[in-house]
Amino acid sequence: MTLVLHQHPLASFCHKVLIALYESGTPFERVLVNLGDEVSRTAFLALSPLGKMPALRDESRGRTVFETSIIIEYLDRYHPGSARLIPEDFDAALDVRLWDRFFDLYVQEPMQQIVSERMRADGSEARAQEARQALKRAYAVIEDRLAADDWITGETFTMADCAAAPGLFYAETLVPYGSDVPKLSAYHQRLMQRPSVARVLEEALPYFRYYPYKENLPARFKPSDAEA
Ligand SMILES: N[C@@H](CCC(=O)N[C@@H](CS)C(=O)NCC(=O)O)C(=O)O
Repeated sequence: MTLVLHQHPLASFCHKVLIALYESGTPFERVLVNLGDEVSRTAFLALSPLGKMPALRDESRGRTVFETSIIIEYLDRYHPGSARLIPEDFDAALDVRLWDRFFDLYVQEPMQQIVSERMRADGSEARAQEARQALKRAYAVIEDRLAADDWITGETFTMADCAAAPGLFYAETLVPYGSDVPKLSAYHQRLMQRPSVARVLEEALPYFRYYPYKENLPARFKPSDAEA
């Protein structure tokens, strides 16, 4: 197989690329990266020196690609499937890239910060609280942006929605939506029902017991007492 995605099924940034791959239908293989396992970690660091997941290896072009947005741009250009995730039109593409950045920087980052404060021995409640405030500000901006039934940049599902789905899935377990963001709440539901997103979450099911805020997951994904 020419394309190999090195990933972990629980990792939100890996979800972003998996959603893109399922949207396009592009065939690929996957390698599970376990950073806690010496052999797996060493092999992954040889491929991705910063140790950030996911990484895509394209044997047919002899390239290894990092950074989720760049991976999706790369796939869209060199391995496009049935669905294109970045529009041809420059202004429309710019909008998609802007919202992709927004979800990575202002939703995924504070979300990861809150989770990491819980995991670290020296975790800080003050830092977690700041990140919660940042998420609330991001929610308000998304609410302002959304039109009634659309995806984040309009009628077409794009790379920006690939970024939105995992960020919002985990963020909502940390800072639940209030009644002030009804359009965001409805957008979240549309994302979760999208087959590519539902598939990624289904595949993560056996791993949700390792999520530090597993008690806040939607009932469908919450591990049973026996699994937890
Ligand atoms: N900006 C990067 C972020 C990737 C990232 O943070 N990945 C997380 C998993 S969701 C990771 O590899 N964490 C392991 C670590 O930081 O040691 C991207 O878009 O690819």
